[in-house]
Amino acid sequence: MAGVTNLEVAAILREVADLLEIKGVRFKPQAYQKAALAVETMPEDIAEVAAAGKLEEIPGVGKAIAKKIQEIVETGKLGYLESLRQELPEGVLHLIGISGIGPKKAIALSQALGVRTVDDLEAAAKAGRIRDLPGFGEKTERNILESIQMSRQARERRLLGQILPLARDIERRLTAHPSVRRVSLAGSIRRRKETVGDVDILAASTSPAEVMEVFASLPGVERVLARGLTKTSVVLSAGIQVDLRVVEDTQFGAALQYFTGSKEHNIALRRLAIARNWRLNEYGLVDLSTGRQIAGEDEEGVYQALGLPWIEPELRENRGEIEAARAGKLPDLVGYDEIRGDLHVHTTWSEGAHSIEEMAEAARALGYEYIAICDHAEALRIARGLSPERIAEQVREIERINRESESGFNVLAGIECNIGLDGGLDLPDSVLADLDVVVASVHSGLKQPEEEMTKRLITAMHNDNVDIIGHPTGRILLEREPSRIDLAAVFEAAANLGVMLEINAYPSRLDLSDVNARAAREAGVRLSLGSDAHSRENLRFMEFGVATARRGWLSADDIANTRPLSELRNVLRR
Ligand code: DGT
Ligand code: CA
Ligand code: CA
Ligand code: ZN
Repeated sequence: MAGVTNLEVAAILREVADLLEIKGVRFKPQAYQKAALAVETMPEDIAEVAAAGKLEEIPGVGKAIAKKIQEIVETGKLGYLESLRQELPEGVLHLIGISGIGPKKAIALSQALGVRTVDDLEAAAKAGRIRDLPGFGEKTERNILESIQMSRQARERRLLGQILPLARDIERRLTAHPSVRRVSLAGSIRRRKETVGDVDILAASTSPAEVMEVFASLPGVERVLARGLTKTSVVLSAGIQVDLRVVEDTQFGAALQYFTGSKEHNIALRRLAIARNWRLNEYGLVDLSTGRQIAGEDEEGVYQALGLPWIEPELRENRGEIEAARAGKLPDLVGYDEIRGDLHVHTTWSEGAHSIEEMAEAARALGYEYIAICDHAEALRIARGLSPERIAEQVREIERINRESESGFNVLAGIECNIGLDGGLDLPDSVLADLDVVVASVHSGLKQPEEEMTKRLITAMHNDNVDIIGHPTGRILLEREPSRIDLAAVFEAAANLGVMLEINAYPSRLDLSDVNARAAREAGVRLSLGSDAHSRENLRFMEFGVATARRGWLSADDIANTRPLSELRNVLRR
């Protein structure tokens, strides 16, 4: 079957993993999870890899899983999955879709309360029928309600990191059409918002009908919702709507400005036009007294006519950018190509898919000067965390790699240690002191009361060995709310102690968020960007971290890893 995407294959593999886990099968679920992650994040098209007979070359894909992927690519389905599904009590799968409900809880809910759907579950929680089940309690009941709300939201929005590659692919294919003059992404995806509701694309073409035809029959288009000469809307098999608008080349700038949004930015901009007795809309900027078009061919012209420099799309949220533009005080945003190294990378030493050397080689190919290997430490048994002995071994391995490297590329020996409930770390200071970079992050007890969580983070920062607090709020986009933290207090402590806060670039984290990163910088905190890569391909997630930094008004100076290694060493606390 043509057109099965990497995401679809990954989704099927994940479901197999979930079902195997429910059945209590050991090891196999992890194998399927790992394969799913690899397929989801690899740059090659899975159908092409299958056609070339190279599935087994994907890291984490052995003979058995390769056969399954082959079947999915050929038929769009997996017989093995169908049979696993039939073994389950009805409804259990829907429940597992809710974050915080694992297989055991789902089966218990189904058996004790006859809960079959998410609506059933919500009703049971609201009626207080869950708290008395063995192993549940009042807190769990509350968490279940919160998760249901998150998952309802999630159905409506998708991660930027998942959708941007698909949107770029469409953009590329449209650009290739001979009648097309200009193409651009617009809407929230052009603003690089962390989640997107739908994808907006704009094109200028001499032959709108042909472009719409090409668009409606792109691979990956599952359904055409509405079709016209100026606007066509489709739904991709990945489950997201894409709107294509085709406009006259002379109006492209005005349309791009309008459809990029945000709505709030546009309203503020339109006020400037009205004050001059002009009208600004998607067709152009028009002087109402003469009826003459003042601007509209390109975006710069629209902003210029209104007395403003062009404003980067990432800033267009009406959070002060128009005032800053008018005052000539727009920030000099960090560029997507200004990152010199990645400060949060995992390898096969803990839960990663690739070796230190493979990660280093991939980072070098991206143009980096350094990476920090930050595998998990001991407390994270699920992630095969490292003992002090293993860390010493890893440090020796890194020293060897650096010694033998002829490229001038540097691998830094780091760790991602776990911040315990009391703010303590899971490695002795003597071990931490010997490393180049120490990232400390919270991985459990995320629902502590605000006061405790705040104290916990500040206690960790008081350890002189800690350079960076990883994914500071613990949120998972569309899935888990950030922990309750007094961020102002954390920012103040970080600034005073010289501890950096991370913008974790993993697509489902983006933590700190744009708004929080901006507040941190204003409080004098230095930020660090880390992809949290679990494979070579994941290194590319850095882009989403940079996008978040830009949306947070950050310049290169605010971010440690825009510095060459010699300068970076000065901001590390050792
Ligand atoms: P999304 O899709 O929810 O992630 O967010 P956007 O910003 O992409 O919103 P969308 O797709 O509804 O519309 C795309 C852009 O079109 C939006 O950013 C600004 C513009 N736009 C849409 N509706 C309005 C409106 O009623 N007034 C103004 N001024 N602009 C609008
Ligand atoms: Ca949109
Ligand atoms: Ca839209
Ligand atoms: Zn982590």
